[in-house]
Amino acid sequence: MRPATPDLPDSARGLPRRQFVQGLACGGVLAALGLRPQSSWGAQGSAPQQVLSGTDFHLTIGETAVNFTGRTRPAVTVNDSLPAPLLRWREGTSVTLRVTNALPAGSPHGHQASIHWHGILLPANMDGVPGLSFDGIHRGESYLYRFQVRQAGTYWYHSHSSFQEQAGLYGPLVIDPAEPEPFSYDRDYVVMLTDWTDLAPAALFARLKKMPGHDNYYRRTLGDLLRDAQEMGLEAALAERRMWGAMRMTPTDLSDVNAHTYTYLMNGMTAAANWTGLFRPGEKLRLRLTNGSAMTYFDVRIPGLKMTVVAADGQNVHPVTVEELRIAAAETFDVIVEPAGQEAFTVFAQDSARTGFVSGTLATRAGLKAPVPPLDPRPLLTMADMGMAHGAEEGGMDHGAAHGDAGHGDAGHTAGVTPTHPASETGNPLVDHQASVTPSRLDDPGFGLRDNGRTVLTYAMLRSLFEDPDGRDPGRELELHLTGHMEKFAWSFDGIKFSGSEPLRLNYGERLRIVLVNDTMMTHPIHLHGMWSDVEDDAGAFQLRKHTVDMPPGSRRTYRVRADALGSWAYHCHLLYHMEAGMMRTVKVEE
Ligand SMILES: [Cu+2]
Repeated sequence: MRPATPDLPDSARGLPRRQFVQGLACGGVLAALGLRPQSSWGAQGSAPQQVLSGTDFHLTIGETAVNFTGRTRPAVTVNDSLPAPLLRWREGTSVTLRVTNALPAGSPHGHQASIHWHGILLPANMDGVPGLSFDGIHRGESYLYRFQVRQAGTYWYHSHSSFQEQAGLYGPLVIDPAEPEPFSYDRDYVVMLTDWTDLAPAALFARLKKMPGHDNYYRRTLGDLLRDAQEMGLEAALAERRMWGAMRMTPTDLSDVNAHTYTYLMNGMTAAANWTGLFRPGEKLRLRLTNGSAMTYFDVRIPGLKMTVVAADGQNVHPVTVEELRIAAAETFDVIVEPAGQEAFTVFAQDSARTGFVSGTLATRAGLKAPVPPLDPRPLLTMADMGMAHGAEEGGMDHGAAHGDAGHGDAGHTAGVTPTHPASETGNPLVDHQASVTPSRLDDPGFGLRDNGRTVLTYAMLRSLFEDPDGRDPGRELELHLTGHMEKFAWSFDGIKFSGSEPLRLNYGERLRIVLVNDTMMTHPIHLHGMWSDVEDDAGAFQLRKHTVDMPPGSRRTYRVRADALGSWAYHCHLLYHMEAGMMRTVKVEE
């Protein structure tokens, strides 16, 4: 469905043709169904998303034809909607959700389904993880979820069965607070960012196992080498290449799957379909930024507007004003913006590898657009990004776990900890790398966002609006290393995949500290179900309550957990294919 007379955004010029075509396709469920809009999703006349509020909900998981790229594909939907309906709950109430699996026989998306309420505190049998919380919902059957709503803020929900989340089963969750909020606004909009693929997700996973570098076409060329050689001398340029080669990656390997495979969506709409949120000049808008992607980190900004972050993962923070933020898969940020002086502003979300984007518009009336910025230049990873202090010529790289000893010299400009690695990593064929320097990197905006001329959010800027809700010092520490092997697309904790792992056991009621060390060269958003992750600052004090803790390469971050929820809980990387490959554990809270 390529329009005959394309109305080209400036940013489409010079982009690869394939991406250009994607950007122009405007399908989605709306094309298939033509339903009417609902207010808090935006005021554009084409959004089919539903809003359901109250305490009793009937949700039906099914298959719906969608078209985002010119090809009609089967998506997994809730009540025929992609994203799934916006659910609006109220703190202090008890909600009942009857979820029915109406996937057709022979569906490529499986015969068992589930819904997990991401970031929500609830009894273990209501958490929706097949195999841990319950048996899953089989075709033709229903499951009754019922629990007390004990929190407020912006969350989301998604399938925890096979790859249904990638195929469309995700939706926003807004919980109105019992008490007035410490900030004000005139309207609020959910801005849910997701990654769509026409591939069957199982086929995409199979391709990742076979060709993990498929989407990283950007091998540096001979021309790049000659230019580098001119700048740094031939020997240094060649040494740098050998070093990257030894790490089985290139400095442009930023994400496993990117816009070569994905079409990015904002509230279920492509950039061409242009999701629009209306405002009147002078109004304050609350945007509930939610990353429901399977694999994508988005860098979000609204040229011409500052964003004041007031909540992270649903929990209020001391307001901090930025011009840009990176949102990891599964995170949410609530931001307040005050559009004025223009009739339209572009909400711009590019993937962190700079291969594509999705955009929408804040406007005084439907149909307006503001200029869409070009993608930022593709960042090159540095040795520090890899958790290494030195270049290869100094031997500061711990490539290959079999090399044993991890400590190398000083930490350079990074105030890092020299980690000791679990014995299970040594000589492990599933571990291709170990970090040798591991600062928290809490104050680092991340690759591609440093010194870009904009004020970019970091975790260090985020501070919960409340004191440590538990107050106790952790009674013990549990250290886990994020591990992987790029060429095998193997992902694990401590070099041990989920399938071969023992549960992590927590004692009911205890306060413990989880220490995560990222030994891989990729970023992983780590999510613990059922309990909060109370991130500590560099002094070890409580700083920020989250449900998903982002872990850049070569970082060491710590958080406190109160084991106040009995039962078995999932603990995993929220990049869907990393979880599927094995970066997951069961956490058991026992008396
Ligand atoms: Cu991961």
